[in-house]
Amino acid sequence: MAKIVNSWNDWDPLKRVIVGRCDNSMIPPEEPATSEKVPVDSEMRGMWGLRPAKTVERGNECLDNLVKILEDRGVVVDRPTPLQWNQAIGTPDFRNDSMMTCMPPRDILLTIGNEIMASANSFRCRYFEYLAYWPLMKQYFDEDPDFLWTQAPRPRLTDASYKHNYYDEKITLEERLVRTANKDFVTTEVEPMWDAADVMRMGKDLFIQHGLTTNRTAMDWFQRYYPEYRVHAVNFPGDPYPIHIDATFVPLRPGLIINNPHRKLPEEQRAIFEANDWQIVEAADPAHDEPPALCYSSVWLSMNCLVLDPKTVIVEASEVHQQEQMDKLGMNVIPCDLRDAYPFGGGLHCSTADVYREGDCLDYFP
Ligand code: DAV
Repeated sequence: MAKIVNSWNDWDPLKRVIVGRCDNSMIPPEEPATSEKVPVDSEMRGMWGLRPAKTVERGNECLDNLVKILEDRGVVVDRPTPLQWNQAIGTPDFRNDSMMTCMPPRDILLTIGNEIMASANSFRCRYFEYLAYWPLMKQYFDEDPDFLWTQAPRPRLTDASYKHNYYDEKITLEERLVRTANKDFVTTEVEPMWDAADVMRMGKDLFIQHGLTTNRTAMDWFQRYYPEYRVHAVNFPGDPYPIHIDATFVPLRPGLIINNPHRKLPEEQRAIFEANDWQIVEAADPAHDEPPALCYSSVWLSMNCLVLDPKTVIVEASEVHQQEQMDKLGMNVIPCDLRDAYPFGGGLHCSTADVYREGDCLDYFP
């Protein structure tokens, strides 16, 4: 029996990873959590249905290309089993006209040491997405006697989980920024809700973004579930749509983080990094002015990279400024053509979920 699952951070040498799949992906119908997310001027407002087959094919091509890059470097790659995401779903508490996709895995699976936990997402359309990963979880469970297969408490996602009329068609960008600064988000605090991509793992410390997809009750839950870790709530006031930490605050190796210059970590939250001699560098500008068509995410997927080890990083092939900066920061850069997978939920970090990285749980902030 082998050790299959082990990962404490985003930079130790990567040996095994899950890469998502675009098959059967939907643009989900509006629901209380997602209507808040789609900008008023987005082409995607009010749209739902199967994503065009050509884009699915192309997205999968990008992901297969990433798989090849990883396998060529000796990384073992696992893939989820997509469901028919166009099915309507229901629980005792809600109904939704469809699910979404099994991209990106980073939002659903959180690996901490020998445990992989399925998250407590606030989107109803993502409620059953974990099922795509269950065959892999069973395999790890059979093959690794130490593997902890966990599901976080499932949120009920009744109407009480969301603020109603939070979103107003007339709201300006400035008003949105005021809401972010006031930590006023669409979810309420009736239950813990969180996306795994809001959690940045750094050994003994977990830095968790409080935003549209993760609430304060989740932070409290994390601290009680992992009493031996330090849980830090972080906020990035410059972000009008704070969803996931991995296009905002991205560690490259111990002591070095790139931070989105439009979403700076506030002074008081920088103290712990500065006290431990970590360098927080402003990320390079994205190479694009616009995200690709039918994409929810911002152009800042430019910094959503996959670190293979403290000296090696995969960066999207068209993101030339980010590549150049990585190079100057002493990283060997592997470019990967992935932009056409962005519409399915994200960049290189998003599209993957850690299974095994060498290394132990260290205290980087003693
Ligand atoms: O900048 O739109 C995308 C993060 C996806 N995991 C952004 C955040």
